[in-house]
Amino acid sequence: MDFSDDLLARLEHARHVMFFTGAGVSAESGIPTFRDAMHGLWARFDATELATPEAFARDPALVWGWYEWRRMKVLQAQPNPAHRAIAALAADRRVSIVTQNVDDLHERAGSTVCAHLHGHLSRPRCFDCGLPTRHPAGTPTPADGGARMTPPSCRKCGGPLRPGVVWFGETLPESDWQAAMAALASTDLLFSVGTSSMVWPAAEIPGWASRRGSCVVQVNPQTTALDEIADFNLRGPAGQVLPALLAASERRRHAR
Ligand code: BJW
Ligand code: ZN
Repeated sequence: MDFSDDLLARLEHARHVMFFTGAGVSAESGIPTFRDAMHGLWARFDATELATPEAFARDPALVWGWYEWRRMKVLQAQPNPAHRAIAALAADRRVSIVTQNVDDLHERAGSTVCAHLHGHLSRPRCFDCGLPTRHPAGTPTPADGGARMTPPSCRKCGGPLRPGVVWFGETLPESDWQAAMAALASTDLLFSVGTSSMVWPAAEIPGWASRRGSCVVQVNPQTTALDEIADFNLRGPAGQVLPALLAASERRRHAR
């Protein structure tokens, strides 16, 4: 895989690199994306029945069971070469990871994540009083995405636990959003990796970086709305593109 010398020079000289990641960065770990036509979650499941507070209020067991199925898939998955390349790139430069993903695969690859804009699968809280809590011990065993499971009850008020993710119509966690904005202020090279750039307000981040003068690089096998803004479009799976970029960057450095 060839990379332009201009891109490699920008990577070498960047003072602060941001990786803005979406579901595609975890796809090669076996975690389904949302909007991919064949295997995306929204091709098989109805978002309005699963990913809104109204859906949970209507049918908590349907929603809890679906998220337990997804949590089990993440527990069984491993970080892939894309997660590992991002962690390696942070070894000798300043890197901030801002992710829309609710999995912990960046962390398990050795990265510190600056912001989880859409929350965490593994941090439930009470739907009624908001008390944060943990999942009961043991691995969930829903048979498939359609298995209903009654959510555990809050120890304080008895209300149902809900997944710690951000549903449609909900605001993003304030501290994560502020951390992302603070990191963005000094970012001079942003990689947008594996996101369709469709979900607001997170999707605005690469555009804001570009308007501030940051170089924007997109890593995605498909075209997205970001193509027009990105300075470089690296067309391919992140698990191939990012390790190749890391290797090319190291070769360039050692050639000097
Ligand atoms: C690869 C690859 C490989 C594949 N390598 N790449 C109309 C217009 C504008 C906005 C709105 C609107 N109507 C409603 C809204 C607001 C709404 C929104 O943006 N909706 C749009 C869909 C239209 N946003 C919200 O509601 C947000 N909150 C909000 O706006 O609050 C303010 C407010 C509050 C109250 C009233 C009014 C306003 C909250 C958004 C929360 C999003 N939540 C989800 C679910 C999280 C929980 C869960 O996991 O179930 O977050 S939706 C889902 O989309 C998930 C993701 O984080 C998010 C982004 O998806 P992502 O990561 O981009 O995945 P995909 O599948 O879309 O793309 C994958 C990409 O990877 C593809 O491009 C592939 O090609 C690529 N790929 N393999 C590299 N190997
Ligand atoms: Zn409670």
